[in-house]
Order: sequence, then C-alpha cells, then structure tokens
Amino acid sequence: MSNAFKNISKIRYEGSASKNPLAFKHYNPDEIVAGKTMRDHLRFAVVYWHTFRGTGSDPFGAGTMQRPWDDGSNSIKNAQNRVRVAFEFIEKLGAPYYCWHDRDVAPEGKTLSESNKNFDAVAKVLKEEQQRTGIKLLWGTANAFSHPRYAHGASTSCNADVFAYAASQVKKAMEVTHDLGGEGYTFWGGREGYMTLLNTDLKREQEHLAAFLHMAVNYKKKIGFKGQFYIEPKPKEPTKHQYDSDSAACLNFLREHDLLPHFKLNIETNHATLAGHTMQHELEVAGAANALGSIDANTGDELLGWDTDQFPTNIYLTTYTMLSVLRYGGFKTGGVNFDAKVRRESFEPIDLFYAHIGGMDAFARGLKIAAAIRKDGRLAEFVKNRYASWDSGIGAKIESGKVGFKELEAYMLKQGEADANTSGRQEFLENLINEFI
Ligand code: XUL
Ligand code: CO
Repeated sequence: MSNAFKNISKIRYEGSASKNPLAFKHYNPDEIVAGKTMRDHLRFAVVYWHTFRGTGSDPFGAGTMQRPWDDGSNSIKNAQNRVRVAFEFIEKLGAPYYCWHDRDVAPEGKTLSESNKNFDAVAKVLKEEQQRTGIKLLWGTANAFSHPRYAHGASTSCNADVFAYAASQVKKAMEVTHDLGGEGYTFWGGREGYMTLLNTDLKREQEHLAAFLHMAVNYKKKIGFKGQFYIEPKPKEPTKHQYDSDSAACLNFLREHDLLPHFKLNIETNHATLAGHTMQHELEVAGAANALGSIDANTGDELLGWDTDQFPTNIYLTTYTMLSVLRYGGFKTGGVNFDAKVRRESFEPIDLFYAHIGGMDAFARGLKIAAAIRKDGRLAEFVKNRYASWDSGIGAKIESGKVGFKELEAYMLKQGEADANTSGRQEFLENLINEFI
C-alpha cells in the first residue's frame, strides 16, 4: 500500500459550517437526496491522465508539478508504483470510480506487442488495487491521438496501416476494460477530423470512422463485454474540425451509420463551450434522444478560447447540469468524471485534493439545488403550462397527426387570428432559480 499522502487522512463530510479545507461541506455520500444517496446519484470518477500524468507543461513552459512518488521514468516499476499512489488518493478522496487511457497507465513500447505486455503488467496492479479498495472503473479508453503515427488521425487516417494499428489498440483497451469490470468504454476522436479540407476526403474518412465503430460493436459482442459505449463530442482541438463536434452532430452520425442503439454520449462542459453551446444545451440534446450517458465534468475560462479543463466550482453550472441529468432519469452506467486538471501554478500534491473536494462539493450543491427545484415544482409547472395549447383542441390534433395543412387552414380561416401569446417570463424564472441558490 502506498503512503504518498501521509499527512492527509480520509476526507470526511463536516457540513457547511466547517472551515476545514480538507473536508466536504456538501458532499455527504450517504445522505439521501430525491430517493437515492448522493454517492449513487453522482458516481464521481477521478481521471488518471490529468491527475496522475499531468505535468503542468504548456506550449510556453516545462512541467511544474511536484510529484515526489514519480521517478519520471518510463519504467514499468514506476507505472506500477503510480497506480498504488493513485488508489491511495482516490480512496482518501472517497470517489467510487476512476477512468484511464491505455497509455496513461502503462508506457508505450517499441512495438505493439511490447505495449500490450506493458499494459498487462500495469493492469495486474490496477486489478489488485481495485480489489483492495472496492474502487471501480467507470470507463476505459485508448489514446489514439498522442503518438506521431496518429498525426493524420486514427480511424480517419489517410494511411490504412494506422487504422489497423488503432483497431489493435482499441481491441486491447476493450479487453483490459472488460477484465477490470469497467462499466463503460469511451471513444473520443482525438484527431478524427481535419486540419484542411484541401487534402481531405471527408466522406471517406467518416465512413472509415463508422466502420471502425462497427468493428468495436462486433468485438464487444464477441468478448461478452456488457459495458456502455460512449462517444464524446468535441468540435476542435487538436484538429480544426472534429467529426464528433457536438451532441447533435454525434447523434446524426450515429443514426446515419446505424450505430445509435450501441452508443450514448459522454458530454464534457469545456467541449460544449468550444462548440459554442452551453453544457445544458448539450445535455438536453443528448437527453431528448435518450442518449445521455455520462459527463466529463470541468469548465473552461470565458476569456480563453481553448480547452482549459478547469475544475468546476460554478454552482449555476452544476445546478443546470444536475437539472438535466435528473430530468432524464439520472446516471445509469455513467457518472460525474472529473476530466479536469489543476492549474500549472497549483503544483503541490495537496492541490489535487483541494481541486477534487471543490468539484465534488460544487456537484453536491448542484444536486441538492436541482432536487429542491424539482420538488418545489414551480419551474416544471411553468413549462407545462406554457405548452397548454397542445394538450387539447387543435394542438392535440396536430400532435396526434390527425390534421394537415388543409385542416389547419380551415381552422385558421374560421378563427381569423391565432390566440394571444403569453409571456416567456425569463426574468421571473431566473429569479426563481436564485431562490434556491
Ligand atoms: C480531451 C478529452 C479526453 C477524453 C478521453 O479533450 O476530453 O481526455 O475525455 O479521451
Ligand atoms: Co473528456
């Protein structure tokens, strides 16, 4: 067992009056909110990539993170030791889940078989630590975007060999996810897009992406993996345009290629911002299509135009997020996965605790506020009444498909003018939300 955070004991719930920065003020895992424990509602997950592999480097400077347990080498021993540290952290934090990319947990080898061997050697320790702590894998994924071979994309590469390599990598990552009892598997198209259309056969690339996902669906059946597949929308970065750009584009792509029954969406806040949408919009589009699966919880910076992946602390954001999540029935296989990194300037190990505690408390508050708004009922009642004209008369006839243009014209010729509109009451509703915040 690791002892990297020896001065930090298990993070406890102390209530909103506590001034202890290493305690939860709102996340009380066993507390029942809207019929379920907070633990079961929120299903928090810690990401391996930012939290245990993030160095704090940026295009202008080197890494800053102090990680005394890490010898900085690419050895298996270092990777295995890092797993033990990660589980010490996740256990002390009290998050029930974690997520990884294959190459976060184990170093890439010189050949595919060497990489697979490395992965197995580290996955063995992941399994031991999962068994020791009861922490579970929310989802696994393959990093098919960092290595130079993926410069032109993975399944959308112009180079068929690269497609084959990516397929081999995803096959292995699915097997390890399955072996570790993962509850899902995510596809984020890191370079599945283009930098310029001048050199790109867009139609062919999208067909290759669809073929790749069909192969994954077939392989899932073959190995008996029952976890949920997710596709994670993001419009750009690293490419100028990614094919899985937002919820609507993903849903259209999945429908067009007969993949929709096999996938749900993993929606990330900062990706929504990059797409010019709110998180709420992305969640509602996914939820309306019965495809809201999981979320990557973070936030961007309104003044910075890239994927800053900051920890979420904004209560409006978490409230609106949880309102949508609850509206669509809550998380089933997914959860609140902190795809977020501490700032380059927050380089001490203890900052990892502050960041996660803050994010978990912000989501706990969002959950409690959203549940209170739903219990109060005025918001839902307002929306219901706003559409009252569809519940009877001509509205009900339109919705049931009983009338067409001809009947509607006859109806309106008789009536002469539409019934008066009612106010949208945006300000009234914003004030209503503020009653709860
Ligand atoms: C990148 C991103 C990824 C995915 C997993 O912006 O969000 O980390 O979540 O590949
Ligand atoms: Co993400």
